[in-house]
Amino acid sequence: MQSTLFRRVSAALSLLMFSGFAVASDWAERSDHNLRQGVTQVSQEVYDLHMIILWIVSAIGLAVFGLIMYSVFAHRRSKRPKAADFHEHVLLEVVWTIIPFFILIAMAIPATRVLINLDDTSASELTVKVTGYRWKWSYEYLSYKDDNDVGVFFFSNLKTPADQFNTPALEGGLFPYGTAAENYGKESPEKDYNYMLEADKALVVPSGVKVRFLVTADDVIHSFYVPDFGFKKDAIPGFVNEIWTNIPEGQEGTYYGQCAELCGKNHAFMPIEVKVVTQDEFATWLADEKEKAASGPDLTPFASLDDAMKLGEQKYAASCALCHGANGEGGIGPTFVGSEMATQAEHREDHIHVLVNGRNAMPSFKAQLTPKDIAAVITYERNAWGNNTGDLIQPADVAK
Ligand SMILES: [Cu+2]
Repeated sequence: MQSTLFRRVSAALSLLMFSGFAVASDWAERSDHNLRQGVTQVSQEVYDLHMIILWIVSAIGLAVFGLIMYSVFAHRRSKRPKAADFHEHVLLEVVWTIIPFFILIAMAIPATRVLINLDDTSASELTVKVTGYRWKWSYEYLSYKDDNDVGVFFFSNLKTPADQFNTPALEGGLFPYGTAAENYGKESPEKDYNYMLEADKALVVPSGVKVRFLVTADDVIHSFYVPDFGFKKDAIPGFVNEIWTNIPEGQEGTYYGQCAELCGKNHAFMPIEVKVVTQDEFATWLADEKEKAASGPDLTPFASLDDAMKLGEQKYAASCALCHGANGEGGIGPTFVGSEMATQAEHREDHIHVLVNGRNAMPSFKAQLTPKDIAAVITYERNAWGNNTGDLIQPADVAK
């Protein structure tokens, strides 16, 4: 009676184990469930390493649990009332020390090889300094081939305006544009599938060139993570970490990543967008950017209040809305709706001063926005949401 029960239970457990194994193997084959293979040689190495280790631990799991099942069944009390005694069995202890030792060595060798390769930034031809901020990235191109003074620098913010993900989310539930599973493989009619990953200005890198990233942060710890390139590197204030990639020619396109270190309230809103272009296209892009950087800020005055408002609305959505609310209602930062700062003439200069130089938790936007952008944002804040002061701030007002 008892033995039938044992047989049934162990048969059921074995079946469960083998079916689990079959499911695991099915998952491993499906790229949408497994670690992604990415596009670079390193990301492929990381994937291969992951697969080797996965199969090793699966085999160990199968062997150990198989042995337990077998013992439970074969040495049950009805068969063997007296337990075997192999306490302090020297040979057995040597065997179960030596076997795991060799398994660990077998796993450490390929793992070390991949780790060393990940860290080898030598012979890179393009160097980009990546800085994380709450909650955006900046990219500074330091050197490219023989050019050691590229001097191209810009900030990269989330492109999707705050009102397009905040308001509908509150009204239409947690996933106003559908869950990731629902949108898989199709573009949402409302938004591109990648709408929370798109940046207003992408990091541009050439294909077929070894690119070195110097990764750091300005405030708290962030992490620079692009899954398709097989890297994730912590961005730590006061430290410069290095990581590299080399996207093969023929793999040009747009790749996305995100900050991968919980860095505060808007951690989810600091996307990384990388545009991989051919070397010719990159040279043209870089020359354009260098020219823009050399020509200095554009101080041509706005022709009308409407012009300034239009630009101001865009810049506000990209740079201010996360903290001050999509409609100026406030949040982390104070509200602008009817506030003294944004409506009274005597605070006009101070309003500009705070945006340019920062105050308390408010960061300085001197490096992120041009005088024209700042003038537009201030004009917008002083006229939108019923503030209607009629103030038109000109780029020259900000530049001085
Ligand atoms: Cu972050």
